[in-house]
Amino acid sequence: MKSCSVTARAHTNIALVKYWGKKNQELIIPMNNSLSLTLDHFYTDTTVTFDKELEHDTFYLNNKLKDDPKIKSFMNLVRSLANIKTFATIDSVNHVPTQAGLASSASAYAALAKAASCAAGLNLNKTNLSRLARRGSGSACRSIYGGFVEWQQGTNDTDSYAVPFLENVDWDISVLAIVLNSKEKKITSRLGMQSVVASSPYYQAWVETCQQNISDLKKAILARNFDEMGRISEENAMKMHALNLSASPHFNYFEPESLIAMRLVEELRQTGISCYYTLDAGPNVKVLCLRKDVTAIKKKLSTVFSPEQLLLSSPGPGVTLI
Ligand code: 2P0
Repeated sequence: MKSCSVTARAHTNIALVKYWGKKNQELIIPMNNSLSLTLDHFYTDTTVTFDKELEHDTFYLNNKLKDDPKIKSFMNLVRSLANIKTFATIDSVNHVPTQAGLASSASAYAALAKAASCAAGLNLNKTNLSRLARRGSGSACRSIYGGFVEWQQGTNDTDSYAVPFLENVDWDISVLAIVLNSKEKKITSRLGMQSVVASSPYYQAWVETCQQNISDLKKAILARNFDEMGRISEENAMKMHALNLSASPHFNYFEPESLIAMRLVEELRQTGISCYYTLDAGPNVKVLCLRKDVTAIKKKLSTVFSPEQLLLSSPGPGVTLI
């Protein structure tokens, strides 16, 4: 195989019904379906160059050399699928405002799956690309598509992948991320969800109710019922964080400012503005709202947070070659 270089761009996604727990750690098969919205503002560009002269893979993140075993095992997977032995240079740049803490394994592995598979000569359809991205990081399988996307849990490597639910979002939805600094290093998603599956007495209830959340959320999206969509998303996020609080040992991702931000969103709601919050495995609060209300919401949040802490996104596209 001659030296071949491919660049792909993938965007992050925010889960409205979250993935929190695996039934297979190695293959990354989740315990429940999840449903996300791909965002336009935060993305990763990754170039993969296979080169016969190389004796190992070399990975640069934001132009800095990194030793990342997860990237190496992912590249081994791509090589085994393509039946090649050539090593590669992987050059990845996160287009996320510095210090935002929003860099995501979702955009990273979606971009890497696309760039590496194309550079290796594999011509994967989107289903197989989603399956491949999933092996890097679960949430990455959803970033193959734009708009609203469902990850169908499946039972094994072949039937666990994302499908588009509403790719071209004809709806003026915005996501306002409130960027907060975490003082301490929190538990990773991977370990956090593992601990919850093993020890939360409420885990079975999570799995059972997520299926209903997904079907109600899909109805709300199809009806363009923003309040229903927001309510389901906020409740599902709090249910995920309640699992963390109920694990043994218990943990949480909240900072004091996270609770302040949530309170401000609730106060805005009491004044008649439709807005809802969701949080992932970190302290940042993401506010789901309609574009027409962004100015009023920013005004209220600015009483506590600086303009640099408020980052606005809209629905974004799926993975592409650039
Ligand atoms: C999600 N999160 O659905 C959930 C909600 C965080 C909270 O997927 O172990 O980096 O690599 O599959 O995908 C973050 O976990 O975990 C995540 P792995 P991942 O977006």
